[in-house]
Amino acid sequence: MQTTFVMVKPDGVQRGLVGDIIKRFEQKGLRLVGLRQLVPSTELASTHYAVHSERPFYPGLLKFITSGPVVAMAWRGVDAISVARNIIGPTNGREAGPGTIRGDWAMDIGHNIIHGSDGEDTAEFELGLWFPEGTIEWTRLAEEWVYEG
Ligand code: D4T
Repeated sequence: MQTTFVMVKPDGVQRGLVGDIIKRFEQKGLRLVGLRQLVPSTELASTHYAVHSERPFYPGLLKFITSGPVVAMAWRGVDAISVARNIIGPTNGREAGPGTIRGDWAMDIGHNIIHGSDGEDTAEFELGLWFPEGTIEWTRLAEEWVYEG
């Protein structure tokens, strides 16, 4: 079991995609273990994207992420990190395949609707950052039907 951090970015919230996005992860069989809406502070956004701080797109990225509400989520399941990345699709919406969130709804590399952790270390760091009080422990009874044995 892994837990991954997923965030609907301000463009996804403004475009009314939050419900549809949650539905995709939920119906895949992942378990929602954290959910909050917030307008990220510059401090929070810059910590989250610190790895990109020297990149030319960084100032625009910070301005975008802090421009309005985002919806932060924690999803748990077997191989949840790669499963979520596959649901999300490649960074550039124009190159993302149909059936992925970015492939279906995004046309841009910056305004690409959603973020998902890209590895175990990143997931741990991002979950600690966005969910400092931790995630929710609960049993999703449907998992008896999602996983075999
Ligand atoms: P995130 O981190 O938002 O899930 O996106 P990816 O994991 O798919 O992509 P990334 O880390 O390479 O980029 C982080 C973030 O920066 C934006 N970006 C990226 C941008 O605005 N211009 C660019 O040229 C690149 C490479 C989009 C996602």
